[in-house]
Amino acid sequence: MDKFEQAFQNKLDNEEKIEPKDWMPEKYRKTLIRQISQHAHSEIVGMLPEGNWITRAPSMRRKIGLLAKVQDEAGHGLYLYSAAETLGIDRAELFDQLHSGIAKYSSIFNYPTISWSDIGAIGWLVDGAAIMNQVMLTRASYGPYARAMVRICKEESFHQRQGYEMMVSLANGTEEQKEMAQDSLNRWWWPSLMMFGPSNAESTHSAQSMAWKIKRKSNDDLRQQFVDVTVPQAEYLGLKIPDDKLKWNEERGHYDFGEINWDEFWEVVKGNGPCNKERLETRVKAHENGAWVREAAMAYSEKLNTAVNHK
Ligand code: BYC
Repeated sequence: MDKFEQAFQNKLDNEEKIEPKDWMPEKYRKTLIRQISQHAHSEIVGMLPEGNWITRAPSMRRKIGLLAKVQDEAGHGLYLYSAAETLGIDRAELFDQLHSGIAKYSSIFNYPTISWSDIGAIGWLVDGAAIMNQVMLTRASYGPYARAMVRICKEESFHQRQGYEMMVSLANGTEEQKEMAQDSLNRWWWPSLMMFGPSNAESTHSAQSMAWKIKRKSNDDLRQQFVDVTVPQAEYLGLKIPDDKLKWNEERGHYDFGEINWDEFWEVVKGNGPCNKERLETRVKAHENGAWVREAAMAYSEKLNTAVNHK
């Protein structure tokens, strides 16, 4: 180990953060760019399924809540792209990777939002799963990523609460509203469990990422933690989780649950989910429609620079 590697390892061992100008192994940098950019893309694409419902929210109060949530996701994307840029990659390159279909983003956003109660289920389950995963990332070894996560987690907690509160209203509403809530749970449960990624045995990056203290918990441990906290919440709602194998295991002190359909997961990851094509097309179109804003901002900043240089 040379002195640079030793200094890097000492920092990890002492729980000190690695900062942008510190020496770091090239593979550590690449892993972080991969994970942080996938995470940023997920936040941005994640706006689409919910954005669909802003104009159809059933009341002003619900509309304000949903608007605020979707705007928060845009903010999360921006903090994360900024964190990725500190590792020496340009934001335009990250956008190119997303828009050309090379980059991954979370599988969950390739499922359709077909009813208003899906918005409640997303807040409750999808944001609930996101927080479970992201709380450990506030302790990630890379400083800019860990710090971005602190604020993101605070906002995600509010998102989870707003989603659950919607589910409480629906579950205590009319028969039809209860059915809507149950139907959303049926469709979002398994995809939410898939958000945590492949099982530990199939996860290619986990061992190294945990050694580098980027990830602090394994995919399966986080998935189990999510199931354990969510089952009582479903019981409180009077809704049934769509898994016949779900059962409290006294010995393990955890819920046992059924097998995830991994074929479906990998198909969605490969681009063959119900909405992959639509999401990418919408994203590319939004980017193209925003070209004039970027051009105007650049022209303004150039004009400002010229003015400053002439002073
Ligand atoms: N979808 O070795 P593994 C949110 C890929 S929430 C698609 O275990 P890793 C939000 C993985 O990238 C969602 N692909 O990987 C909530 C890898 O492929 P590559 C975003 C997935 O990185 C509400 C391969 O499978 N959260 O933002 O150690 C509203 C092997 O996996 C998925 C984050 O991104 C998946 N579900 O662990 C709006 C959190 N799972 O790269 C927005 C940060 C795995 O080799 N990310 N893959 O081609 C992480 O914590 C980790 O990256 C993961 C995966 C736990 C997701």
